[in-house]
Amino acid sequence: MDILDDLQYRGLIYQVSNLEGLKKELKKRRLVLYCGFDPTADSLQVGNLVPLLTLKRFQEAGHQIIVLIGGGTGLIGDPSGKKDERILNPEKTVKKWGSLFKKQIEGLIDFKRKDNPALIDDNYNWLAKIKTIDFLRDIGKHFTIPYMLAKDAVKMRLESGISFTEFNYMVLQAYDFLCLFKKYNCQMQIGGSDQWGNITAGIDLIRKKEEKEVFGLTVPLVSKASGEKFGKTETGTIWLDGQKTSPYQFYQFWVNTDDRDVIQFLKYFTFLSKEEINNLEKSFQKNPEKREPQKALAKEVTALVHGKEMSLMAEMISQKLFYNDFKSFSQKELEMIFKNIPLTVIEKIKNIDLIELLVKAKVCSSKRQAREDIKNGIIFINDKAFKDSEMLIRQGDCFYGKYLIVKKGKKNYYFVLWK
Ligand code: 485
Repeated sequence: MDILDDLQYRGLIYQVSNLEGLKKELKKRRLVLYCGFDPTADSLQVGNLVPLLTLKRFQEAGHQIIVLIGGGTGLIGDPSGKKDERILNPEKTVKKWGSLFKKQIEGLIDFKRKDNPALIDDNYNWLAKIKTIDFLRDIGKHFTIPYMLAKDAVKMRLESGISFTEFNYMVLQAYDFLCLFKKYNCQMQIGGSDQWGNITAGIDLIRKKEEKEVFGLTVPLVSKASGEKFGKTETGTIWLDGQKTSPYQFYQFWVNTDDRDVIQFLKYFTFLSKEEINNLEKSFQKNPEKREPQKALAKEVTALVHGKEMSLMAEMISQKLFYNDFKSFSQKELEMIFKNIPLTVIEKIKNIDLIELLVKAKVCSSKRQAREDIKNGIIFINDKAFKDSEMLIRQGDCFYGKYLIVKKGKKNYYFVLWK
């Protein structure tokens, strides 16, 4: 399938500057395109995957992609979509985060392959060298105040306030596009829909300075049928960094996707073909309780971000938990489960009353409820069912002397770490 048809099928095209022109250009030659990422945290998160994977789709289709780290713009702060002025992060921090981004992106996008490797650059390289007088004369002259005020990112902030620093952000991003156009003949910029104003600022600047037409494309911001924010759970943001969100937690996030969202997410976040996605949709209509699309989604995205081995391990862990097969957990698997998840820590005691444990680990809301749940036989600790509430749980009952998994009913898990 042609790249634009594929993007269209996946619902990945939100806005394009000139669709017909872009189609023609894509027929003529291999396109050079870029997407920028500002280091505003120590890791990328699941929301960044859509534009990143869209870049990857262009690379797979034979185009030249450039990942731009915003080492310079990250020092300024993009007002797009932000209600409040951002705090300025220290230069050292932004630099460190930029290098972490780079490492993470290198795991997802191929910069080394023989044919058509991706390129990576950092706008600090040129933005840090800008001289104020040259900048105001050569670039500033092409931006009128009414033009800048008409941008959504600025309009939204006219009441609440925007600093001169953030007000200038669009000019810097426009200048980036111009620099990349000159340096690599970069003809297209992509980004999330909040980036439209900054992207078109670049297109306009290049038209004025170079008298050339370049293109812009935005992908939609991911939304959920429930109306909740995508990429956050009650335990916080889902990060791509395995130290911050373990591969198991990551897998869980995807496997829990709402039925109403799952087919769309397969289109956004995986490289499965239209045919494969159609088959998953059919299997879902026949046997929704099997959750085949969710499992495929979790497996694919976890493999993309953490590798096949981690993905299989996360899948295995989920299955073992589901089938109460706790005994076969390896130490490595238990370590992964117990990493960065909400858990209860029990310290420096030899044993604990079962009822007390269930309340302490928030498995049951009260001692009375705990007794009832135990009587009903829905409490399992390390795969043992408990019918008797007069029980002591000992440290010796833990796997490897420290891990307790409490299961309530069919699929509520609670984790206790015994130190
Ligand atoms: O030349 C550029 C310099 C910086 C940027 C882009 C081009 C970054 C951009 N201004 C930005 O802030 N992007 C966000 C970020 O870095 O977190 C997000 C966007 C999102 C999507 C994603 O980056 O909010 O829509 O584009 C890749």
